[in-house]
Amino acid sequence: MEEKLKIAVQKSGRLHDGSISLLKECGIRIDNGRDQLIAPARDFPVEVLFLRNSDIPQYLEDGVADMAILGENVVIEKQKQVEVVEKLGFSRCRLSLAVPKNTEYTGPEWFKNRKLATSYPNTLEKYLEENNIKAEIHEISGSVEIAPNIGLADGICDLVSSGSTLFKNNLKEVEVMLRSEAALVKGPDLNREKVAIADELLFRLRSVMASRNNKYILLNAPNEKIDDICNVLPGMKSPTIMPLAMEGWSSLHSVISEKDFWAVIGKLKENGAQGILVIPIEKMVV
Ligand code: PRT
Repeated sequence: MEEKLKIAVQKSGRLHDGSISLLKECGIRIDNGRDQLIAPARDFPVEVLFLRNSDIPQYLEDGVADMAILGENVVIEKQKQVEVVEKLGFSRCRLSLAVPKNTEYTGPEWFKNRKLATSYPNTLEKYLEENNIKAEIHEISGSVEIAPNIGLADGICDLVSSGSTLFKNNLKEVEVMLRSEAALVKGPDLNREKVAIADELLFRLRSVMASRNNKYILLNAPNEKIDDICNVLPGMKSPTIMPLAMEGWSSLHSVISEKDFWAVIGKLKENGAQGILVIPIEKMVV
């Protein structure tokens, strides 16, 4: 029987949609995933397992799943034998310490002998140890942000993305303990066939992510400006330059990174570029 790589994704929650759409862009299509525990992919030797995010590290360690898409924060907290293979650039958040808004916060030593509520006791314990702080940790599984308001804790350690949950609960973020994003993670024991499938998956993921992070740009420029424009365009190798029918003008094609986009566009215009077109890239083989 053909070997299949078992990839765990979150059954429902913040990571689910991003994980499924990333797999889909890699050519891994599954039917009706949400209602099943396990779904075979079409046209790729993969089975997708739908599990609770917080259970996945244990399943990876036990070999029930071979790989997973998981928040790095969970990988760090669960302390299992799993390895982050590639960061995936979505579900970004930070694990932070927060205290009531009106607190005169003096630095991490403020937490000495205080009570802290969290769903991340291991990560918090390590942070406190590293900062030489003795504090009481209360592990709670949800709605951590209400703990100070009901007198259960002096402060909290929780995930933050926009900050609005802290704001609504009259809390302020005072320390960022770690930054996290979704990641492709692997378990400890993959056989040779599964490693080969994992390598192919990784190749596809990197191509998809490179295309998400880059744009294809086309522009027209007078020939005497080409050198200046080439200095602005950090192309993959060097821009493609083709003569236009109009004498003395050329068309330049290149790839720019999404994050440099607006800064580069401004400089291109300053250097005489015209008719600038920016096009999404479907796949970028890296
Ligand atoms: O039930 P299961 O075990 O599957 O998982 P879960 O309940 O832990 O999952 P879920 O869906 O809440 O989160 C899954 C993953 O999404 C987390 O492990 C993180 O890697 C990532 N992530 C990204 C977040 C957030 N952003 C986030 N903001 N997880 C939780 N939050 C919560 C946070 O706990 C707080 O309650 O959102 C609130 C704060 O959000 P802001 O925007 O108000 O700051």
